[in-house]
Amino acid sequence: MADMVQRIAKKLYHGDIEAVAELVQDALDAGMAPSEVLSDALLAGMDEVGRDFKAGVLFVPEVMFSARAMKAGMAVLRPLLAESDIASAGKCVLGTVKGDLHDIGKNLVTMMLDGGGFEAIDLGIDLDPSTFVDAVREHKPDLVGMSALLTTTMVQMKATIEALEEAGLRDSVKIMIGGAPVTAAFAEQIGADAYAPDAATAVDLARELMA
Ligand code: B1M
Repeated sequence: MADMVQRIAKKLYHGDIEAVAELVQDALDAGMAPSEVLSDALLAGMDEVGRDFKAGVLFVPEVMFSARAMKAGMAVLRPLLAESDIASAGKCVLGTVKGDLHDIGKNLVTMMLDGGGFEAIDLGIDLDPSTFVDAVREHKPDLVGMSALLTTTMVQMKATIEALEEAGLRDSVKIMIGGAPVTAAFAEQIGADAYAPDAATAVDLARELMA
């Protein structure tokens, strides 16, 4: 079994989508518990991807392939995990703020959160503060994530937090922000709970915020 776990983690690291789906099925057929496949093979593999991304060993395209491979493995596991009632790491709604069309970083964060065991709901781009408010009402997430790539749209993060406050929803969620022009100081200034400089750190921080 240890050999199988390592093979899945390795294929995941290398973004081999088909092999991951096949090996996950093989592991299940060989009697491994879905929860073990998830934690020991898939999540462990994604953690390594996250570490190497932070360290500059892996780059965006490679991480995207790994995230897709993770998704393929999860597609095999998900029905079984639902049956065994394994809790997700937390629910997160996230998107790019109003006026901003950049979505590559936000997509990466979504995929990494997904890969980290979160239920990550991608709301899209160019989102009015009211869209975040509606999404919090609808999905009742633990976390709200906002991405901005333009200095001119960063202010929409503050507007969104204010909209959540006005709707009486601010205290029901933790708020994480990120994007190239965003800083930890800005996060503090606008009352966000966390700032992540990259997708791997976003997963670490999301876990900390859930603790
Ligand atoms: Co735009 N653009 N762009 N662009 N673009 C930048 C951001 C810019 C820095 C380029 C430059 O001038 N050097 C500049 C902004 C300047 C500024 O505001 N200071 C700029 C500009 C000016 C513009 C336009 C205004 C250009 C024009 O039309 N005159 C225009 C604006 C459109 C709009 O949004 N309204 C525009 C348009 C575009 C394209 C559509 C052509 C395209 C976007 C395509 C797309 O996203 N689908 C584009 C691109 C690709 C870029 C650059 C080149 C690359 C951005 C990117 O995807 N990086 C960018 C220059 C640059 O950054 N080098 C630039 C890769 C991505 C993985 O990184 O998004 O930073 P990033 O995400 C990281 C972290 O920031 C973090 O994790 C991610 C992964 O590690 N992160 C989070 C991101 N979100 C997070 C959320 C979190 C946590 C972490 O929690 C929720």
